[in-house]
Amino acid sequence: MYQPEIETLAIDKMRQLQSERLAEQVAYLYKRVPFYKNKLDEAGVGPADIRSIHDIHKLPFTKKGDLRDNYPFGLFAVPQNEISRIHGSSGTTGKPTVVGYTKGDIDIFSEVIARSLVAAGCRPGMIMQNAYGYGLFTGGLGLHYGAERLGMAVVPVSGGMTERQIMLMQDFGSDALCCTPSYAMTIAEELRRRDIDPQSLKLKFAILGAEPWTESVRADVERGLGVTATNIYGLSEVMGPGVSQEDHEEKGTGSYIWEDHFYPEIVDRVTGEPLPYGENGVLVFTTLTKKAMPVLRYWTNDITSLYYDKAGKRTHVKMGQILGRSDDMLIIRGVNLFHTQVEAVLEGFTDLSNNYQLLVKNEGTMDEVEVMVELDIELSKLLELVALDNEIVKNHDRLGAMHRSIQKKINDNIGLTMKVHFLMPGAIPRSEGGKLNRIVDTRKK
Ligand code: ADP
Ligand code: K
Repeated sequence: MYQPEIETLAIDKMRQLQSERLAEQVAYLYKRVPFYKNKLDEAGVGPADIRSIHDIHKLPFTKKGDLRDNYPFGLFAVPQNEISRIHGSSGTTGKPTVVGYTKGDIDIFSEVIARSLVAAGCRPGMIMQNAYGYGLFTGGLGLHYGAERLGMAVVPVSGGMTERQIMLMQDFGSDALCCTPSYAMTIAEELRRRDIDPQSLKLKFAILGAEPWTESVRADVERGLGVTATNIYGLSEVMGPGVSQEDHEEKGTGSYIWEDHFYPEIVDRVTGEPLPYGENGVLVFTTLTKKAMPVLRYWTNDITSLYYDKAGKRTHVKMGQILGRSDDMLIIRGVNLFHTQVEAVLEGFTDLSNNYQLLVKNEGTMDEVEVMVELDIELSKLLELVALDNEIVKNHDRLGAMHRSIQKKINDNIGLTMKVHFLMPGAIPRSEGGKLNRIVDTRKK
């Protein structure tokens, strides 16, 4: 562990620490940020009402719209000359969501990333190939500073240029890679295409985040890159990546939230009422130690659950996988749909890749969902496919049978009929950061 004392702090001591920090954070914001003063006044809550972490439910939520309304620096709690870095979320259209950091905030950011990297298996002296995008996005610089803090040698290659990534991995002997799960898949596919044995690489660990992924992606990345892959989660409004991290020896049991800095809650997505441990709802965070731009009860929109893992090495609370975003939840002919439900069906078919996209359309009065999914690269080689369309699929024994079986499974498991289209590997466009948009909604609102 990077900070064993705090990472194994007894829960009652943790609550005490959180209580002190919350009271301080609320008083600090009330005094310094008019937005929070007004919001608390409206809610009839003053700093004096917040004595313990259990008083947190009295505080109003903060939402993304509040950040937008105060664009760019309206929520900063320190004068501009105390700001040492400014980041923004990637938001592909319109103005980014802006966040600021003091030197002290960057220190804490680096500290939680260093903790995360140790949990992921990294050690001082190792080489970190950082394939997260450098720029306004928090991933690149966040991981960079954290890996340096831990004492790793950072290769700041940023995302893209897959051939070069592979060359650097081979020549430098990178021990660890961090990037999005979909970019890790892209690198793995390229290795396979070029018949490079992953075992010939020194690479041992992959730290993957910034978008939802699944156990089947983990299996593919681990096999394709010859690594142990763990999850890193975070969001710029709260800090950036490193808000939570999975331990490499506790894979699949959730990610530790560094709750001495970020206090999590799960609330009902409609009523905002707190939900018990183990139940799925919207993840909400309150920062406990930030100075430049703290947030109170920030509504992440991410759907997951929290729980304490008695068998875990650390005492901090764990969060499950992100099941989807509450604003991503599609309502199709009255049925609530997360794309991860379709993903769960597709995962059962080994002839498919993990690259899929849902096209949501409005046909007349009916909402329709079409599933676009790329075939596994090996299969497309084996079948010597050069192109694909519905006719080819229908008239092909193996593809046709698989196609019918998927449509049926979707119907049985989800209760919706969807058209399924098979595509050639690589056919779905990826965004610049290597992300694959899971949902394209073209319905007229
Ligand atoms: P950007 O929007 O630029 O990607 P943000 O930091 O604002 O950057 O993105 C944060 C969001 O990314 C989270 O709220 C969550 O939806 C998603 N995210 C980040 N890490 C993970 C992860 N490990 N698993 C699932 N979703 C993640
Ligand atoms: K993200």
